[in-house]
Amino acid sequence: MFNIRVCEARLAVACVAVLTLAVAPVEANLIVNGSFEVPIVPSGGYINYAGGSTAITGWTVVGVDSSVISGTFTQSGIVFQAQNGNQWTDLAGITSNSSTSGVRQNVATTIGAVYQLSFYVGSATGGGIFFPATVDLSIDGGARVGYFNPTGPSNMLNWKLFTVQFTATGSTTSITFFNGSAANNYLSALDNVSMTEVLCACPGDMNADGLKNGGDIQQFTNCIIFGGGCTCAEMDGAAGLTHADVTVFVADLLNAATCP
Ligand SMILES: [Ca+2]
Ligand SMILES: [Ca+2]
Ligand SMILES: [Ca+2]
Repeated sequence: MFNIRVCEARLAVACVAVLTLAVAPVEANLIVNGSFEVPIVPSGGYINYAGGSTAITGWTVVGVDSSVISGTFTQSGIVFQAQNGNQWTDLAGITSNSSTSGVRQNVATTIGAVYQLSFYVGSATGGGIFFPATVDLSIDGGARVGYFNPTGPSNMLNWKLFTVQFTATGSTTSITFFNGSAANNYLSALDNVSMTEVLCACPGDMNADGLKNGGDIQQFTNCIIFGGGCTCAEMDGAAGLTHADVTVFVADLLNAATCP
């Protein structure tokens, strides 16, 4: 009998662990054409787009110009390979190097929800015209923030990942990347832009202290009764707050379930 109870206890823990994994959401990328794979430019070449162009699917070119570059394009001994897929975009364009140049996309968002934006900045050094590069980001028309990749090899693009979190203040949020490099730098490389909503890291942990315990009961109860911003009250893997969510929440507390 003792052994059976031990097994049951272990099974319960295993069930909670599996349930937690099942609930953990995989969010889709909200950015359209974040890897700049459309339209397809000539292999080994590029296409330059003037300000106002919407030819880069999902994006509007701002400022003077921006280019979509093939990952097999070479110049000054540098192979400008893409970080993701076959293409990337050079916010510096091909002639202007204007700091007003870049690409913008408007994304549908939920007011008050938290989003994570990630992207890669590419750097190289060569020809007296390519230097370690900066991409500036402006969220919803806010101040530009520069993201600098200091590592610029002489034979290839080096790509550096950046991630930014923000809270949406409108039903649409504009995401604008600008050429943030110096005027003598023909490089402001951007690829693999992704934006996802940050959902609850630990269902049931209503006060986000990393623990599921009695301190979460009041907020959970409020969610069940009144609703509202209750992502962390979703316990059963099915959308909507129901009795099934209460059952799982109570079971988690009784089993002293832990956060991932
Ligand atoms: Ca790409
Ligand atoms: Ca808690
Ligand atoms: Ca539910």
